[in-house]
Amino acid sequence: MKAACACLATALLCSGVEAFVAPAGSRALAIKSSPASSLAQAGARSVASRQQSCAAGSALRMSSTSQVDSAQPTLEEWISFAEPKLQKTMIAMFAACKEIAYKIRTASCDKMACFNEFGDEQLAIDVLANNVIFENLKASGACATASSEETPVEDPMGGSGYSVAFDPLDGSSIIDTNFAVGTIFGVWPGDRLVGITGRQLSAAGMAVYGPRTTMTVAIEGAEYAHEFLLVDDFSGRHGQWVKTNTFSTIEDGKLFAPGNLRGTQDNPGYNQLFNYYLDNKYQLRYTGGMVPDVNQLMVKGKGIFVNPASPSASAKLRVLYEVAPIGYLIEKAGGKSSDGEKSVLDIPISTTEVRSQVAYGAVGEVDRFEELVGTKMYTPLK
Ligand code: FDP
Repeated sequence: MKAACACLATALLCSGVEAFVAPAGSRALAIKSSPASSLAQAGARSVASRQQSCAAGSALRMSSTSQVDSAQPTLEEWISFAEPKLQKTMIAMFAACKEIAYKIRTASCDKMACFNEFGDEQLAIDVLANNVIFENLKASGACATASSEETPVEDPMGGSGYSVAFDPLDGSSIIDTNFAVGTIFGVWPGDRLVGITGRQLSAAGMAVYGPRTTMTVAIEGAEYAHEFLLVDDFSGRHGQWVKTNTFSTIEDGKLFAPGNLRGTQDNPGYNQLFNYYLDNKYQLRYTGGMVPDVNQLMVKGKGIFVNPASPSASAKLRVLYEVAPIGYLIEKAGGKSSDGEKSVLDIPISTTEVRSQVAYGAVGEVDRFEELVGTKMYTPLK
């Protein structure tokens, strides 16, 4: 019985590995820019070597070496083409997210919140995440201004080059339940975070703290969005962010994540859209955390996430900290974003408080959102 299970598991793992790696490899092969073309070769090598190891029936062997392909670059290596201060700013965020990942894993939670040690203090995990990011940005020397969703003002960081807006721990209402949560950030050139739009972003990133910790980034000068895994094993790559995926397309597909579902009661367009999903047997995949709920669109390469406004539930998501950075990632990954009539990257960020309704996903799916929900119950900022 045990042997049969092992064989089945091996077969599943092999087909799973192939299914996981092959799309990444085939997507990577489409990459044109120079840092990415070496990734394409790495992706192709990765497919070949994994197929070989599966054929030899060795995929289930426990190994002291990482499951992650040693040919794949680390996040720091991968962004080495970027402008030096942009690199420094991004590296500060990667270091912060690594620390936050560890703090989350070792936090203790009650019904309301999670706490962890920070210095001599017990701090709520979202406060701690906030502090960790500010400290790393200050130390980078490349960050002029930063602003956190927790403290929505522009804070000088003592450096020069770029400014960062971030949501340190998105999904605070589900962290106690041990659902996946995340950090979202956008990096703009210069020293201002108001009077800008998402169109001017130099880079954006989203860390997902789930069973695995991943970081999805997009950056000017490189096509597509790219996923890195925080290696957490006993290999020499422990603690490194290693490239695992290239996201280049989000297709129409029957997967939906419906935020602010209560809005279906007083937004007839949303009600119609929701019923369209039910009538057409879409698969519901919604956790209540925007980071995993949106990240799945890139990983699966299909579907839609919506969070429409309604008369009794006005737009909740802040453009500076969440909507624009995620819009940048989704559009780089081959998807579309919308506030009901235009890309979220074109929403003017006149204050740190600007909020918007939103849809992210496949072009056809977001077109349907614009057609049925549109701006009937919501006035977008021009
Ligand atoms: P949270 O308040 O738990 O931090 O960004 C805010 C957010 O989570 C999103 O992650 C999530 O998609 C949304 O709010 C969920 O809002 P509702 O609980 O109001 O549906």
